[in-house]
Amino acid sequence: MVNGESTFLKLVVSHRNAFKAHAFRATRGILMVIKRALITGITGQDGPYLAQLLLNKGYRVFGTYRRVSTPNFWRLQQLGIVNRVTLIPADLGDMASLLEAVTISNPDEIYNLAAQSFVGNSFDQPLLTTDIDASGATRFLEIIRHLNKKIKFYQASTSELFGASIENPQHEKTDMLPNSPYAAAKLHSFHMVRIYRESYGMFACNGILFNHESPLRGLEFVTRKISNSVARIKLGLQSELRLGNIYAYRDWGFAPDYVYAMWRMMQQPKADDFVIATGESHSVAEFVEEAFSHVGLDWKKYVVTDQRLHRPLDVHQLCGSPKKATAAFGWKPKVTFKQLVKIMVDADFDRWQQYIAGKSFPWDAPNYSHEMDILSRNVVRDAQKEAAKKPKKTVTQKILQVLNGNARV
Ligand code: NAP
Ligand code: F7E
Repeated sequence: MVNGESTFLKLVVSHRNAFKAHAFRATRGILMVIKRALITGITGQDGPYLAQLLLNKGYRVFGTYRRVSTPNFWRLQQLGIVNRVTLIPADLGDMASLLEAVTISNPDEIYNLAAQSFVGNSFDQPLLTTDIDASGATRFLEIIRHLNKKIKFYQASTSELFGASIENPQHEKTDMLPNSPYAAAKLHSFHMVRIYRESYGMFACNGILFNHESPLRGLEFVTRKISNSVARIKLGLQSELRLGNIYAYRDWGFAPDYVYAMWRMMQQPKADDFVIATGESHSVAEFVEEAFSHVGLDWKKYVVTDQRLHRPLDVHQLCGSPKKATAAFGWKPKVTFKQLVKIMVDADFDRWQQYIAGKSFPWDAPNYSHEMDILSRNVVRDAQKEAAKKPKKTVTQKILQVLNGNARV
């Protein structure tokens, strides 16, 4: 932790008095405490589903969002809950805003879902990813330790922790061998959660969730990229789908099933870490084939593989065993692989059809730039290829090469 942050924490104690008493509600004549939850990353895929679940259970829900120039509330709007949650601006890199969020919300439970969650981008922005995905959790753990150790803490851990592990299926005791800056950062927070649990007796748990998808998934992720493209191709709006490593295998489940597991974990008598997965693994190619065949198209006519979409290091196969969660709280996935693909393709097809019909509604896809134009890595690679094509070096280039020690005079 940097100096400013530890000094800042000393001020935490003075915030304790700002905590307000809990509200009550009456259910069947019995007065019950209204539980309060703080969800970080409420604008992402999981945040709105979790918020919806907690609202239905009678919670008062607070959510943090990044105060940027263009607000990103479309998912909360799609679920019709944007006005039912209290939104607090906060950034995981900014201790002051996190303390403020905890003070304002006075939560019983914190669900730390905020993250730089795109594995591919973590190779381009490793330091940012480390600050947000590793130190972000520790900032919360420190706030809880100083402010109120009764606050329960959920950390969004990930199957990416298993990375290069060869054990199959992976479970809570499988070796963790991260294969990306994202996974390395999440491994740090995974251990910090365990360390704070064991050192200070805090209720802090890791949900080791395998990939989970939905119509609210970000367009950067492969499943949503596929469902969105298949819908557009079927409607004549797009002619090809460009993908990277289609032979990677993932254990894909349905996001609403997974946020339910998060909540169940937080209701256990003792904090612990749990794998949440379906136990089935499919390749990206299988997802593609299933998605195209759902709309009656042959994927081979449309899919192009492109080296520029390959990661410097990928995770080849993930398949999880949720046995521990099933035994502890009866969790099982409800939606199958085939159903998941259908749900996602149908949702995107329906959205584009409505869009063509002139209807307007909150949704991300029409504002999304062409992916190949926005990947910084690709721009650099393209420039390098262009430079390599030039047959003769200019005098300046030759001088530079000599100065850099790459050529003899
Ligand atoms: P997501 O859609 O990418 O959402 C990430 C959220 O984090 C967004 O609300 C984003 O805000 C916010 N965020 C990013 N940087 C932030 C920062 N510096 N400060 C505050 N907020 C920040 O992710 P998701 O799919 O919902 O996943 C939720 C969590 O579970 C993540 O931690 C992810 O790493 C983890 N996880 C996901 C999966 C999966 O398959 N979905 C599996 C295992 C673990 P903006 O809207 O402003 O960008
Ligand atoms: O990639 C391959 C890619 O980006 C899946 C995050 O939620 O789940 C997610 O991480 C696979 C990889 O998800 C493209 O190389 C091929 O092997 O959809 P993804 P992810 O990396 O598994 C874990 C559990 C998390 O914790 C993360 O936060 O698909 N792939 N072609 C591609 N991937 C993308 N994105 N785009 C392609 O064109």
